Amino acid sequence: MGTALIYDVEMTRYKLLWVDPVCKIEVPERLTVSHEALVRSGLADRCISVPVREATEVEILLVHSEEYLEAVKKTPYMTLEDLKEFTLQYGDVYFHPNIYHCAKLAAGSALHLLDSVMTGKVRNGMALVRPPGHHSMHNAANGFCVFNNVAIAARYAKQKYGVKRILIVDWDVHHGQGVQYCFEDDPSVLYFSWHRYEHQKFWPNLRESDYDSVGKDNGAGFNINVPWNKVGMTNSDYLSVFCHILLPVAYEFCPDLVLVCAGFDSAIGDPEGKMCATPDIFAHLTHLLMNLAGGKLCAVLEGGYNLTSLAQSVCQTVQTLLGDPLPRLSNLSAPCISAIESLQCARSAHRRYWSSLNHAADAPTSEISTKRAKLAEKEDERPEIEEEEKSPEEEVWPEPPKRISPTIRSASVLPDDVVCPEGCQRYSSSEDLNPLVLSKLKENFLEDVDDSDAFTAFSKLITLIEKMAKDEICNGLALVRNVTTAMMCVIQHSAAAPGNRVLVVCVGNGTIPSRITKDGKTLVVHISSEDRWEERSKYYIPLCLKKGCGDTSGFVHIVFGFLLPLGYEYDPSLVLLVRMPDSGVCDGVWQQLIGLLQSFAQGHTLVLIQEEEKAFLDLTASTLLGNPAPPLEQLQAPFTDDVEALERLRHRLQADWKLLQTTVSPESGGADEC
Ligand code: X5A
Ligand code: ZN
Repeated sequence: MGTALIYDVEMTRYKLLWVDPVCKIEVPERLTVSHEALVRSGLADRCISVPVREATEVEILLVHSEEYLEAVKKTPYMTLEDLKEFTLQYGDVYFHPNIYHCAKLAAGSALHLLDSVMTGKVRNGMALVRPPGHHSMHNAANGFCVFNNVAIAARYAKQKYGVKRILIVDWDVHHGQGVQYCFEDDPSVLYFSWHRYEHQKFWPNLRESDYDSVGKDNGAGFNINVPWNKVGMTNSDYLSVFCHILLPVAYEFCPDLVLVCAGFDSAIGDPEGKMCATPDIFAHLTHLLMNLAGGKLCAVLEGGYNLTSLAQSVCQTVQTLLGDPLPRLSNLSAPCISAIESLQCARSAHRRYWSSLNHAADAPTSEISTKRAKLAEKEDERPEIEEEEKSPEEEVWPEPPKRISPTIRSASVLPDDVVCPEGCQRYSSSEDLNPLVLSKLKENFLEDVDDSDAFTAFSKLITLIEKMAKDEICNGLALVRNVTTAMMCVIQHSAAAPGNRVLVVCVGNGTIPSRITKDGKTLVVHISSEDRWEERSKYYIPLCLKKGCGDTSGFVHIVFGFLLPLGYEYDPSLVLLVRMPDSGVCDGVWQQLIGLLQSFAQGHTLVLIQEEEKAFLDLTASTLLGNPAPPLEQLQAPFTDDVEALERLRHRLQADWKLLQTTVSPESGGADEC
């Protein structure tokens, strides 16, 4: 199951023919630089190249009016003067004699990509297209867009394949109002968009781009807008919105298909967006969506006007679709106040529709909000970008480094009589281990010094994580006699090396020796049904679900609301996932967890499972090998008691862990201190 790439040079063959400062950024080179970067990096070669086709009239009419189609159809025959005149009736768009042809190819590309994914020819893919689509409406071209490529693809997917639920994620920096209008009253399409808004001062200046446009009639709750009221949003702001609103709702929605309006004008250096998120953020945004819908994801290019930033962002997206390990996102700052305010507003607008948000705080009151807006200007260390300052095109950022690709994806350490899961490499050597390390191992972890089986297992584990540190192996799994001892052994070894940080995720009940968590070289997140509130510290975070880890909605709530934000902020060099015996965690949830943890430490995850639970080996290995986790069933509401306790914990922890914040002021966040 591969990744499709759609591109055709024909879509570079139209351009602006007159002077228009608004439209001059939408150039043919946007496509050529993106494609060349994919070719140069070897990514294009690794994709399955899918040819473009023209969308048919019937297909275009799935979204657009006959009247509009007929009008656009005439543009190839118009004179320059006629084209200019024709253009004038629409906003921020231009026509060219060849744009109709290209617009049919752009929409057709989205459809062909969708066909390839739906028929199982490929797992996922990206279409590099011009013109973009998300601003075009039933009756109108707009914002460089002629036909709404993604909206047409969504209607087509419903009609041709009977797809029941479609998630559209629009990470372009502009509001895709065309998509919003198309599906406003349709509960089968969940549309999410974040966009530069600046309290309606930014194009397209629509009241309905604000957070309170949640959809209409049956579609109420199925339109999510997160307006950015300031420029300069960073990786943290984007991640915070993914963790605290998009992902919980998306998992609750449980889509059969994910479409991405993949605009890269939301990246640093873009003259339209003026945001500060770096190109490697798109690797993460992509990855975080790849375990929905069984991995069926189609990304279709929208905006992106800084050619350097655009090409880098496209490469990050495609490389992630191909399944390569993710880059580490270091130096994440705290999300800014304005971003959290937008998040808080959007969450409160949606809490009545989504049980995953029903505990969300109120929006800041208008009084607080204006106060906050003023305060924010002062408090926010982030400098305002002023008119006279350097233009975003002159912004410099380091080129994302080449991503690692260990020759071995998954290795396993298993007792001799256990069959190694397919595709996994059995790790049988414990060569070149430092004798000092070995004697320390013996001393600390072997009750019986002559227990040679346990000793071999531990030395294999240590060699395995050393190979991970050297990027020779990406991830691993081990079946051990006692997960707690094995965990201690791995932690002691890897935390000894300078610069290492281990994120330990323990699933299920059991006691974790507290001495491992003092120095910040490990962060332990322990999900269980035991209330270990008293033991909590900055680096030991007990998350309790009364009904245990088998409570799927509670577990998912914890994964997005706590584990992902903590993991991103901690930025570990290794993830250790420990499955305590009898944890009760459901298979699907276990696989989602493993998939999502690949976001950290460049995919360096070691999974520890106890010998009597060897039945879980195969599905663990499958996910470590990069197969998408199966979709979870539609989720119920998590238990109120659990959620309230977790919110109290959030309020305590958010001073230390800024990505946990979901409200602008801790006091206004609903649950009180005691
Ligand atoms: C697709 C896209 C932007 C239009 C900006 C007009 N359009 N001012 O990014
Ligand atoms: Zn855009």
